[in-house]
Amino acid sequence: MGGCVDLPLGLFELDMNNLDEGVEFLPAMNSKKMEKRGPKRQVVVTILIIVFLLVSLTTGLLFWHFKYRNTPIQKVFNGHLRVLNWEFLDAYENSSSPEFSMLAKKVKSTVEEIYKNHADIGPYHKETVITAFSEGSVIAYYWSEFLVPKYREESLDRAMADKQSLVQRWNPRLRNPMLKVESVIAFREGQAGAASPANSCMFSLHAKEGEVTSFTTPGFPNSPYPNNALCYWALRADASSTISLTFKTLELEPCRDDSDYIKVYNSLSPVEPHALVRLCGNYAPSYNLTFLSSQNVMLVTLVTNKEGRFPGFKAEFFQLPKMKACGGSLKGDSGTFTTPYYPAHYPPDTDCVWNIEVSSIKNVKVRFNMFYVLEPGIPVSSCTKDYVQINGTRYCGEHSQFVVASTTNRIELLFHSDQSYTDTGFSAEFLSYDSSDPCPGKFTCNTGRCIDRSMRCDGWLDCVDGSDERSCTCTEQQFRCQNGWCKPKFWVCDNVNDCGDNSDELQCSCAADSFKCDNGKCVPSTQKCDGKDDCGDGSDEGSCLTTVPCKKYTYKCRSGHCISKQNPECDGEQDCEDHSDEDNCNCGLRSYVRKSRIVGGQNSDVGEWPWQVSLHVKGQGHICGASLVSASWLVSAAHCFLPLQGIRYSDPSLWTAYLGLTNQGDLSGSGVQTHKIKRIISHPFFNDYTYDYDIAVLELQRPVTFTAVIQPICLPDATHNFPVGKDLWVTGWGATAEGGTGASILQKAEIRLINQTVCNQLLTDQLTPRMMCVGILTGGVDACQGDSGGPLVSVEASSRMFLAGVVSWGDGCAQRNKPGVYSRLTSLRDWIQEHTGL
Ligand SMILES: *[C@@H]1O[C@H](CO)[C@@H](O)[C@H](O)[C@H]1NC(C)=O
Ligand SMILES: *[C@@H]1O[C@H](CO)[C@@H](O)[C@H](O)[C@H]1NC(C)=O
Ligand SMILES: *[C@@H]1O[C@H](CO)[C@@H](O)[C@H](O)[C@H]1NC(C)=O
Ligand SMILES: *[C@@H]1O[C@H](CO)[C@@H](O)[C@H](O)[C@H]1NC(C)=O
Ligand SMILES: [Ca+2]
Ligand SMILES: [Ca+2]
Repeated sequence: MGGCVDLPLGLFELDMNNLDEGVEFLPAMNSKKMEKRGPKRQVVVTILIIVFLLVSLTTGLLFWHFKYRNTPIQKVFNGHLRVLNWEFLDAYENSSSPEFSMLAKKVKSTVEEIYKNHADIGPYHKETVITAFSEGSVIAYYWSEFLVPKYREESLDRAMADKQSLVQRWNPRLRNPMLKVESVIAFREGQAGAASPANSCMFSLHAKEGEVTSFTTPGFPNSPYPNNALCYWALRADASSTISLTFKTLELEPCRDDSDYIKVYNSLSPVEPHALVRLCGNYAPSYNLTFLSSQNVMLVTLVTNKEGRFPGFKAEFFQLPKMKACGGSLKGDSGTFTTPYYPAHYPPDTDCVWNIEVSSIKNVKVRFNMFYVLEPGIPVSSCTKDYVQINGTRYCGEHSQFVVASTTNRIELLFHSDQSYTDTGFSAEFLSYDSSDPCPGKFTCNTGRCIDRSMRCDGWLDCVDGSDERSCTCTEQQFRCQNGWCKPKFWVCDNVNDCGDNSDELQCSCAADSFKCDNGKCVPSTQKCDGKDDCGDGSDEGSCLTTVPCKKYTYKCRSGHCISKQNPECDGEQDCEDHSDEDNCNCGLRSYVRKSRIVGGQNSDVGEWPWQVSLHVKGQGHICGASLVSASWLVSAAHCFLPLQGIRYSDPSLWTAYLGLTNQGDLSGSGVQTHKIKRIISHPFFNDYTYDYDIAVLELQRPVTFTAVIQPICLPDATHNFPVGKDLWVTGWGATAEGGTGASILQKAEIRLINQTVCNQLLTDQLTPRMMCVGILTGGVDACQGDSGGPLVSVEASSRMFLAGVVSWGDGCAQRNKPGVYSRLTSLRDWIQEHTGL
């Protein structure tokens, strides 16, 4: 070995010229000329003086140079290289084995040699540490630390990035080397410095054939992980295998730029170009945290900062035979296919091709039911990293259901994933269709998607391109926009431009020099903040100066002082002098920051609505919904407790409250708590004919224990304003006190507050001030999500949620073409306070 003739590609001869390229610190060094004069001794003295002066000058300049111009900066590079002429031994997986040390020493000196021969690298190299080896023949992973003056930083970066030149500069003949290396690759260290953290840990695990290996953060689950830590788990499998890694539980510090995080790499070196995922915060149990490698190694790192300690994770991994090929040919009238290992994160560095063919007299289309091919930081317009390609068009990012149709009986679909960052991929089906009738019994969007006929001209855009709402004749329940679109009448005057040309909001705005009150009234601008309630709801006096005389509409601090800010409760800013506006704010937040992306449509995820309560009656199952507002109190609707068919529903002993529940079919599931009811208090003014004052509070026999899936919702102050047009969420199993079959999984729907005047007209004068009216925003045609008594919530400042209403009537739930009616929480707030003390 050693000759350059038989070297494989990538190994080149050393370029000797580069060796004498020194580093110039001071060009001034040689610029002084010495003069010859006088006797020898004088010359010596003169020389000595001059040397002394020069040295002083140089030192001074050097000092200045380093101190002020070029304080050296520390840089760390992570890299790996391949040793060609070496056999892998099992002992190389153990970094304390003598075999490891022996090879590490050789690799280290090889790396040092390579650096030494490079003028842009050598002088700044401080230390190189070999961290691991893996098969192939042997891949060595290492990090190198440098101290480099600022003005040389760029050339160091350039030299380290040039993998050709790194090997090129290493002359194998010079020192009779033992190692033949290629593919020397190094990457700048990300934010995590290898600079010694206070706590570091390193583990090396090898998958056992047919077994699952678990590992956890230090101390899990009894104590939180350490601060200022940097931990590595090197995962290995047999040479021809890949790794499947799953985080069974994961709870880290909530995500911020500098928060604790885990990063998983498709390599044993923590280099960004091989990063698979960065995880922080916590994830709902249904979020798929399974990751696949493309080779037989993986690296998991945990980086923690100096504060905030959380439980950490428990993970499992096992080895799989290397995937032979993916894709293939699909025939028949229909069928399904997915990315490899779906719904796990697909492996990196993968290409799959599907050739789909249906019978020659038909055409074929592909419908993506789930599509998650998202790369952090990559615009979906470019799709330069991972993508799906069909007939020359690339698709990436996150999409709701979409269809790609071919005008022939064949389609070729290509899936590509690059070296870094993977997602959960897609689940798709292919269908044959008749070109003359692509959607039998349904409406065909111009994009090829088939939608229910009833969705045509109903005011909602169901086709992504809006083709279902073109050329429509408006019905009686619809408003005709100036641009010809038809929109539900209850969206008129709600401050949202639904028509697109704002024509649904034109007749509702106030004149230029007037102020629009929250109740829609117009008052002259001069009457705003004049201390008088000109609007009638106080909104003209809502946000003026800080401390104001107390009125009906001003927020009252515990001290008795009033402030004029609208909705100051729990908004993260201290508005009251006594900070009482930010007290008791342990409410309205979900525990799981990341929700599942697999549970689609209107199904809720576990922990998504942790205040949702299901009220059961013995022998009848789920009857009504309710909201948890503290450890002991629930809010529900009074009409749930009306006597019916001889049963006294007002008897607390009939009822059981289920908390932390998502699936009615899994009442004894993990996390579910059941509670007996101590008493039920219905509003004394509740009118079972008009459903005015439809509210009740229920006290539990014993307080609940708050968990990740059981949390209270915030109660708004009586002065809280939920503006018309605001998006709200309603949840429930879809059953009503009047009967009907419900869903088994908790349903959710996004709805919007409707203008009270407009709604009152639509519902022929049935609304009272204790009611509010909402219209559905998303969801299917017959989406009936709410149950009586269930919560209507509003997302306020910093994602905190407030209870805005209680499902009351209007078919018990929000439907697409009918407004739903809810009890208005703010107008019943004082009564709740009186009975619960909250
Ligand atoms: C690693 O090697 C050392 C030294 O030979 C030995 O004491 C130790 O048991 C080995 N560890 C494992 C996990 O094999
Ligand atoms: C994630 O995907 C893997 C692989 O398909 C599967 O076995 C696992 O059950 C999934 N986990 C969840 C929470 O869906
Ligand atoms: C592929 O796209 C071209 C236009 O870009 C179109 O003319 C052709 O029909 C498409 N092929 C199929 C099979 O859909
Ligand atoms: C509600 O609609 C009426 C017209 O029907 C309008 O005058 C009023 O300003 C609207 N209210 C709000 C709060 O926008
Ligand atoms: Ca990728
Ligand atoms: Ca509107």
